[in-house]
Amino acid sequence: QGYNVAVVGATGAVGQKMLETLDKKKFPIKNLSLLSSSRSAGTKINFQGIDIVVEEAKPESFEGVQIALFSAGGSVSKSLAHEAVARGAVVIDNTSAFRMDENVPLVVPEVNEEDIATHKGIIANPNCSTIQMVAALKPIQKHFGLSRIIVSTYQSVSGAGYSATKELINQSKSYLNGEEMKAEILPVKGEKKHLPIAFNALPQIDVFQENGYTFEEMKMINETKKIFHSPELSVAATCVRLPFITSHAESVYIELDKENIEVADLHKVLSEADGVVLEDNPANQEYPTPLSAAGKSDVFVGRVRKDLDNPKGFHLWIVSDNLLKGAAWNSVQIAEKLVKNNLV
Ligand code: 11C
Repeated sequence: QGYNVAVVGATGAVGQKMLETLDKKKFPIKNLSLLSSSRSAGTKINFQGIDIVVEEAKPESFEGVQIALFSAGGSVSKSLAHEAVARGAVVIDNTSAFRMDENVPLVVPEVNEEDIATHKGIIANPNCSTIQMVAALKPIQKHFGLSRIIVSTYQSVSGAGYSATKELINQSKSYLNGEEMKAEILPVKGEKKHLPIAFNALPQIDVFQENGYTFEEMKMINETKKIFHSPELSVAATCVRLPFITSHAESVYIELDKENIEVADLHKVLSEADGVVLEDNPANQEYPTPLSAAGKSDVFVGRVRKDLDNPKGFHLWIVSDNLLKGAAWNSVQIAEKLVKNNLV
């Protein structure tokens, strides 16, 4: 009983959350292989009371593996995902390597679970900021139709990995001690220029594209259309990094297809939706925040209100833990659906 599972990128921020989530959700595991780049190989990680040595990920590491969760960066996925599939594994890939590949389903189970069955070996896990937005908008789209989305994000540093989190903490200490802040990672590791994130806001997540949008913004735009199977949906995004550690928050403006919809109608469908928690009571100052969502699997929605000019327009505030529903939990949830539907 149980499956042979591999976690690729086991020592990273998402990899660690994948292990925590596999344990917490009691995923049926027969054998667990922990894999990484050569740099982290040799590290020991305790999983359910057993110390497992992390091994360097190589094509032969996937012999006998049935489910491989990849989160070690796009280049590792590009070089090893097909090797894993060739050896019989189903790959759930948490990088951007295959998301827009038309042969690869891009899945948020609450939105398009049925796409899992079309997999040819690889299933892509969307970008964290996309996942929480589409999970919250799905019930609205289903009941009232959706023609336009304009989103501005407020994203935590953990989305850029451990090194960015450490950078925020070190810069905060420097700032409070009156010392100069060292910026070496953000906004983008490897870019020509770095800027302090502590006590700041950076309107750049990932590299700029020729059209003036960043790659993170284009991921939100293209992935949302693919997940909703709706190329005609208008989507615009502005992605901003802020100095907190966990969860992404999003201010989202939407336009519905249907007329005469009220906030109460949106509240009803949101409160009934799987994986979504409505926290919206302005009279009591109730709304989700990055801190209140951290460590939880759900997507939280608050501040639902009607646009003052467009009768089909609404504004919402969507918050979720970027490492859980935005990454590890969504991946493990896909694995659960694979198992439930005998698709491994
Ligand atoms: C961030 N959203 O917050 C990014 C991290 O494509 O899976 C996730 C990158 C990805 O920086």
